Amino acid sequence: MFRDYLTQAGLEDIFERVQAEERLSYEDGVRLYRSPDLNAIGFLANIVRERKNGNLAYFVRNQHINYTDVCNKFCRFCSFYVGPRDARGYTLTPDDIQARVYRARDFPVTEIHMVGGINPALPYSYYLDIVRAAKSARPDAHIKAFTMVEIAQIVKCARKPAGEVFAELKAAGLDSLPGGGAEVLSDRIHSELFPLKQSGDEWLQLAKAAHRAGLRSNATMLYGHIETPEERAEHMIRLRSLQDETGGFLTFIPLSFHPENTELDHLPPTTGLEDLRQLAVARLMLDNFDHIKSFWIMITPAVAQASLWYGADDVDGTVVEYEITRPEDGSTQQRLTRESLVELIVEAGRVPVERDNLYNILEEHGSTNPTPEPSHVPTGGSLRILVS
Ligand code: V47
Repeated sequence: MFRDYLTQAGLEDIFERVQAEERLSYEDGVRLYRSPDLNAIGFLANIVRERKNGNLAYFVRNQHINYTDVCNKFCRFCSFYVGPRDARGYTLTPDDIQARVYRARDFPVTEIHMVGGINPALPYSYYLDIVRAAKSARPDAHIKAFTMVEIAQIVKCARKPAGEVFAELKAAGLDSLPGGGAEVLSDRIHSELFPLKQSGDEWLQLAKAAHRAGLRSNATMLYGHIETPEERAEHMIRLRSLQDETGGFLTFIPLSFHPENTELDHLPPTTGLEDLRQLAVARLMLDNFDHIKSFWIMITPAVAQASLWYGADDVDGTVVEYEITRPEDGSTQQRLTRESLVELIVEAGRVPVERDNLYNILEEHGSTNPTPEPSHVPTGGSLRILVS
């Protein structure tokens, strides 16, 4: 029956490759992006999702801190930055960071996610100090900080090789890196939307250097603006190739573009269907990524809930204060309690699992459905380094 359905959708050959655990090609990726049948794509993605993660749906308790909104990159898609000469910008001191972490001490946070703009006035020591400040305020928390764009700036200020900088950041308390800054790994989009920032090649090189230094990182893609299906498929292939080399990526997070208050505010926001399709295609293309995260704060809790059947196995977390896409009227929901996240996952028929940053299981919240056994439940412990 399913085969007939997939044949009608023109996806029977991809179904066969998915069942045989064969790698999909760039052309397959483009076809999946162009196919009108979202449910067929979701069905295929769910095969891979359950093979890798069974019925589990992960979440984490995390605190987001944006240490500065000052930025000299002027990306056209960004509503968060304030130019370096604009007096409205803020930069948190290490003491401010410590105070913010203390302020959330009644939340059982296990991860602190810290990113910011590129403020050219900040010295190398600042970055080490804010990592130390966060770590000392909450020694048990995993510190995930600095996109590859910030890392490029930190390396520039440090005037040292990237490997040395990674070692010093680790000694200060840095545990891993978030996935931002890649946007779309395409020279065309780089020159149209963020020409002052590092190119896709540079982003990939730094990610490789981080993995070589023993730091794991995430990967993202900003979608829903001017990119084509071909450019999205190319992004997937480039991430997959680097993952083959290093095994250093933990999870992939598609980020839906929010046009409000940006230079691109004439573009419509993404739809729920588009969000689900992007998650599903990522699950199918990124066969060497253990996890696909749907970031509920950007796609809404409702779409994140549905996404657990469209390839996603992770809904991020009980986020405290997310500022990058918060509209001025405060209309985007900023917090979900652990209880509401658990309810949302249970209602979707999945098993909620609280995880740490490396996907070690902290607590499983009981099963309501028979759990398909994953053929591989990653512990998150091992980092393969195949580059010399
Ligand atoms: O790189 C900027 C994006 C990213 C907009 O690693 C926008 O766990 C939508 O990377 N609309 C930073 N997105 C955030 C990020 C992230 C988020 C959640 C989890 C993780 C993780 C990483 O935010 C930037 C850029 O791609 N962004 N402006 C916008 N208007």
